[in-house]
Amino acid sequence: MEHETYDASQIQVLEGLEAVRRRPGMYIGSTDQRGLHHLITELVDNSIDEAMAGFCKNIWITIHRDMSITVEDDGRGIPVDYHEKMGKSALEVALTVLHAGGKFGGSGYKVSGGLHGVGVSVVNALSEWFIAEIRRDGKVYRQTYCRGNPTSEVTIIGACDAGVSGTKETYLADPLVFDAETYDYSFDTIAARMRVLSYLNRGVSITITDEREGMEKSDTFCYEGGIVEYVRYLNKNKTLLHEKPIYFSAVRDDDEGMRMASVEVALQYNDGYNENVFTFANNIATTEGGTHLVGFRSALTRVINDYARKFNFLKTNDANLSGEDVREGLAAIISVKLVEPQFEGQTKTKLGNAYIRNLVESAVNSGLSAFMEENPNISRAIIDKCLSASRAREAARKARELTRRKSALDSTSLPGKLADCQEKDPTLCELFIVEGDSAGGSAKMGRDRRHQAILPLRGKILNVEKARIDKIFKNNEIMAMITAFGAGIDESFDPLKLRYHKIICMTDADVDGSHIRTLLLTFFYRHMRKLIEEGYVYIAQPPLYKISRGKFERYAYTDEELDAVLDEIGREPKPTIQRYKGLGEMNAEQLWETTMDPESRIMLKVTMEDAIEADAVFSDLMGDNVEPRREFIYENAKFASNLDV
Ligand code: 0RA
Repeated sequence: MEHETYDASQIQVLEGLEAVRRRPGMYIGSTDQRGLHHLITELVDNSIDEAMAGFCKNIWITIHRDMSITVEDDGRGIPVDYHEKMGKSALEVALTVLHAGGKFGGSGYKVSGGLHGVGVSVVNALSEWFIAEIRRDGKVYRQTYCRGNPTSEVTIIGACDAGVSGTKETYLADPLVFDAETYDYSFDTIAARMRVLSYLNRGVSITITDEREGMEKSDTFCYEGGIVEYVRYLNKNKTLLHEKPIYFSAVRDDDEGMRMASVEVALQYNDGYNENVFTFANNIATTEGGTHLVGFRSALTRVINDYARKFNFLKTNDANLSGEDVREGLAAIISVKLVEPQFEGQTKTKLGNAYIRNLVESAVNSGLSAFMEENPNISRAIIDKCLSASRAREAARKARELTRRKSALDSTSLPGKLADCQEKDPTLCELFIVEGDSAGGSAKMGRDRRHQAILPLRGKILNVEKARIDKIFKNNEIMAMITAFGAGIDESFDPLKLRYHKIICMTDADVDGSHIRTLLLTFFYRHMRKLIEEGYVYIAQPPLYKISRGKFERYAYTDEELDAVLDEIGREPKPTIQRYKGLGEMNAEQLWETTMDPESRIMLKVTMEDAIEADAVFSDLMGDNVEPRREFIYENAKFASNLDV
C-alpha cells in the first residue's frame, strides 16, 4: 500500500505520546494520587499563563461523578486554525505534540508555569478520553481523543456570542495508567493548591466544584490583593506587630525591552517565634529556596541592622542582629516570575538563576529602607522584637549548653520510660510513640521487641508554636523524644543519627488523640523538619470496629470496610459490633495484630506534600485563636497521605 500522506511529524507525535504512556512517571512524577492531581495542575497552569498574559479572569475546575475532570477558562481559547507546517490545526498540535502547549503563536507567553512544563499533550496522552472545546470568533469547536489519538476532526458544534471565548478541557485519567488503589481525587488537596495559585496570581478567580455523590461542594478563590492577602492568611490567628503587610515589587527587562522577570515580596511580623517565609518561582513552591530567598534574607538583615544602628537601637559595641533574629515572627511571601527558570537541588525546587538574587535584594533594600524611614513606630516595634529574639537566642544557647552538659541530648542516657528494642540497625528499628500509660503498657507487651521500641507519652506535650526554644528544652516529653530519636534538634538535627527509621505516632482515634498527634507533628515540622521531609514519620491506624459472630472475628478500619464486612457475613443473624474509642480498649495481642504487626497493619506515611498548607493548618491549630482549632479537630487531621501497608 502506498503511504502518500506518510508524514514524519505524525510519527514523531505518536512516538512522543507513546513515550509518555510508557513512562508516565518521567513526565508527571508518579502514577499515584499525586500524579492524578498533577494532571489537573498541568491544565490549570496553562489557564494561569493565559491569565498572566492578561486575557483570562476565571478558571473553573470540576470533578464529575464519573471521575472525569473539567478545566475551563475564559481566555482567548486555544487557536484552532490550520497549522501549515504541522499539517493540522493548532489545537491538535497543542494536544498531541510534547511541549507544544501554549508555547506557539502567542505573545506574552514568556513566563510559563508548570512543574515540568509538559503541558496539555501529556494529560491527553494519559487520558482514556479527552474532549477539547474551544470558544472563539462566535463558534464552538470540539475535538475528541482516545489515549492521545484524535477520534474526530476539529468540528464546529455550535455558536456562541462573538465576545465570548475560552478553553474547556474534559478528560478521564486513564485507569490503565494510574494506580487503582489511589485512583481518587481529594477536593481538599486540589483546593489547597488552587488557593495558593490564586494568591500568587492576583485577581484570577478559581472555582473548584465537586459533583461526586455525597461529596457535593464548591469553593471559589480570588484575591484582589494577591500575596499581600496571602501573608494576612499566614498570620490570620496571630497578634500582629503592624496591621498592614509591607509590599514591594520590581521588574527586569532585557536589552530589547522584553520582560525577563518580575518579583513581588510581601511581609508582616507577628509577635510569635516562628518564621514563615515561602518562596515561589513561576507559581511553583521553591521549598529548597534559591537565589530569590538568598537575596531576600541578605537585604532584610542588612536593612534592619542599618536602621538599628542609625537610630541607636544597636550601640557601637553591640553585635549585629543575626538573620534568625530578624526573621523571628516573620511571615513573608516571595514570588518571582521569570523566563527560563533554572530549577536545581534534590527535588528540583531550588531556584538557580543568579541574577534573581540581585533583583530581589535591591527591591527589598530600597523598598524596606524607605518603609522603615517613613514608619518609625512600626520600625521600632520590629527592632524591639529582633532585639528580644537576639537576647532569647543567647539564653537558649546557654540552656542548650546546660542540657548538653547533662548529656540529655546524648543517646547514651536514654529516657527511663523508653522500652527500647534489641536490634541496633536503625533501618530495621521502629519507635511507637504511644499516648497514655495503659496503651503504652499494651504496646510494650504486644510488640516484637526485637525491632519495635515503645515510648509512652504521659504529661502534656508542649505546644511548640507558642514556646521559644529555651522552654522547649525544659519539657520532659519533648526531651524524651529528642533523646530517644538520637538525632539532635533544629540546625543540628541529623537524620543519619536517627536510631529508628520509622517513627510511628499511635494515638487514639478521638479528639484528644488527634490533638496530641497534631502537637507531635507540629513539633517535628518545626524542629525536625527533615524527619517529615525524608519520610520517617508514620501514623498508626488502629481499627475503628471489631465485628464478631460466634468464632468469626474481623476488624474494620473505616466505615466502608465495616459495611463491606457486614455485606459479606450478612446483617442477620446480628453480629456484634464493637466500636473502639481508644487504644486502651485493646489488649496487647489485639493491639499487635491490628495495629503493630508489620505483616498486617496499615500505616499512613506523613508527607509534607504541601508545606504551606500544612503550616496554615498548624497555625490554625496552634495559634492564639482557639476557635479554628476546634473546627479543625472535628474535620480530622489531614497530614497523612501515601498509604503504606
Ligand atoms: C496560544 C495562543 C493563544 C492562546 C493560547 C495559546 C491559549 C492556550 C490555553 C490553554 C488553556 N487555556 C488557554 N488559553 C489560551 C492566543 C491566540 C490568539 O487569540 O491570539
